[in-house]
Amino acid sequence: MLNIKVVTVIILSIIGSVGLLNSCSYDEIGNSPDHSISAGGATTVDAVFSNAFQIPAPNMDENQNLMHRKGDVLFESIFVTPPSPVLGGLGPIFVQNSCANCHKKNGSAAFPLSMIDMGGILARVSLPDPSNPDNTIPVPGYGTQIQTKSTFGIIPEAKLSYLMEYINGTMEDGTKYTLAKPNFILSDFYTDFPAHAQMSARIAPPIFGLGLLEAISEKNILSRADPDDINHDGISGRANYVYDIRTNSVRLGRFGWKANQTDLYNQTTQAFLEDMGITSPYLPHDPAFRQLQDDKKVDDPEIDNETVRLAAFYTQSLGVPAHRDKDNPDIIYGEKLFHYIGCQSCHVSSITTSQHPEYDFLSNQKIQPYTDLLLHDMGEGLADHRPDGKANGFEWRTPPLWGIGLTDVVGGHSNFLHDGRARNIEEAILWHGGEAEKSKVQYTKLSKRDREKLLLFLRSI
Ligand code: HEC
Ligand code: HEC
Ligand SMILES: [Ca+2]
Ligand SMILES: [Ca+2]
Ligand SMILES: [Ca+2]
Repeated sequence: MLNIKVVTVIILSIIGSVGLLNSCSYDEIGNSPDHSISAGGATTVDAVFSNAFQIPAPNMDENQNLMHRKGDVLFESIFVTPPSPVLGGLGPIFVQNSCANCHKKNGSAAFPLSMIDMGGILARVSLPDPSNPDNTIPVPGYGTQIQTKSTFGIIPEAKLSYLMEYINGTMEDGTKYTLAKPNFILSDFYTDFPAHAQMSARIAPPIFGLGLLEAISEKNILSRADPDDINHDGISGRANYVYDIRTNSVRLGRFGWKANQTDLYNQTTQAFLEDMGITSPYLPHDPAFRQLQDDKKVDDPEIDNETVRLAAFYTQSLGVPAHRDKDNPDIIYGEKLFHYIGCQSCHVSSITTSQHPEYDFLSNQKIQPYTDLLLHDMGEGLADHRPDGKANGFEWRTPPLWGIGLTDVVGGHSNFLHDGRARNIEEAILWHGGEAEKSKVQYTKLSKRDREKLLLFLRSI
């Protein structure tokens, strides 16, 4: 009996893999995808041009459209050194002088090929806390982020660069590939930098559709968490919990590569401060405060809450580009493969938002973000070995995949992953490890034709 069972299992698994490799009929690997949902619900926009990520959500009222336009101006403006009647407060140390300098056309930043300016990449730093292994502490003299630029007469904290390492691999059908791994280096320190400090390099992600992600209820997000992998599918998924500067409490994190920010207001407050050196009421001390670069000016806060609110609103109110060529049979097949090989376990294809705390146009929308907003162990290859809130050094938040196919149309590049190392969508998949190892291996076992169909699907969303 036992032998017959074993044989049956073997035969079934052979049939399964042969069916997959030969890509027979469309129905063989599951039901047809539900195409009644639009990418961003009522905020969806039809856009395939280089401005595809810059279109306001079409379902806002007049007042919200006005706020959006004011936020747009702030997002694109170049801030200047104080004192200045408008757009002042930059520095004395900063990373870039404008939000749009990193979030190019609201898309992601390209991986910097020249190290003279690292563009949209920044470095977070911290020290392990000897009294609490779950905690980190700011690096004395540096805080939690490295400011690589400075205003006239001031020294920046350090220089960020990288050394590229190349890793070869082969897929099941013999196709060879090479992945590029940047090993980031901090140098030219203005003062002692402890050797045991931990560093995490991160690239600027796209900023559209984020108001919708903010409107997903905590209960909804937590319903997918499975920290102890009770259903034994090899995928855990944990929520991050981080300190919230406004409510002075610990809250669920959902923004940033490690879900290290609670909401878009706080994310914007922190971006103004750590990325541009601009203080606001909730974070009233420049990154240079009590450091050598401190200008000792008593002009803080440099912007008010309303300015932060408008810039945050801009990121809450951009339309999401529609899924294109939905009815193309190859794309439908690629979408089925996406589900079949387990991509959907983390890149969740359909979620309904709840009531947004402030803006109704984001509420109760059925959306296709392709994220669960949870943390996953992605293996050694992607690890930054630096904890962030409750996220450990191996974990990353599943990034949304909506709009991914327009990355090169908008930004002229196809760099992906937390530090922009992947040079195209396929490399991003091949970097997957840890909880996503099984899914990655299944990808490498697909026939070339099936891989192309899966990529065609990803380029259509
Ligand atoms: C130096 C480049 C840089 C500048 C300048 C910058 N950002 Fe960012 N931004 C980033 C990076 C890198 C991340 C990811 C941070 C992380 O993972 O912790 C990010 C994350 C974000 C996110 C969260 C996106 C998500 O999907 O979770 C928002 C929103 C955002 N930035 C808005 C802004 C705004 C508003 C400004 C201007 C006030 C700004 N950024 C300025 C680099 C930058
Ligand atoms: C266990 C959860 C998980 C599974 C399964 C998974 N992913 Fe991911 N995916 C992630 C996480 C987390 C990242 C971010 C990793 C990083 O930046 O270091 C990511 C990143 C990506 C990116 C890059 C997105 C960007 O904006 O940089 C693409 C593309 C992608 N995944 C596609 C896929 C495909 C296709 C599959 C199925 C073969 C898949 N993923 C399976 C969790 C997962
Ligand atoms: Ca300042
Ligand atoms: Ca600093
Ligand atoms: Ca599980």
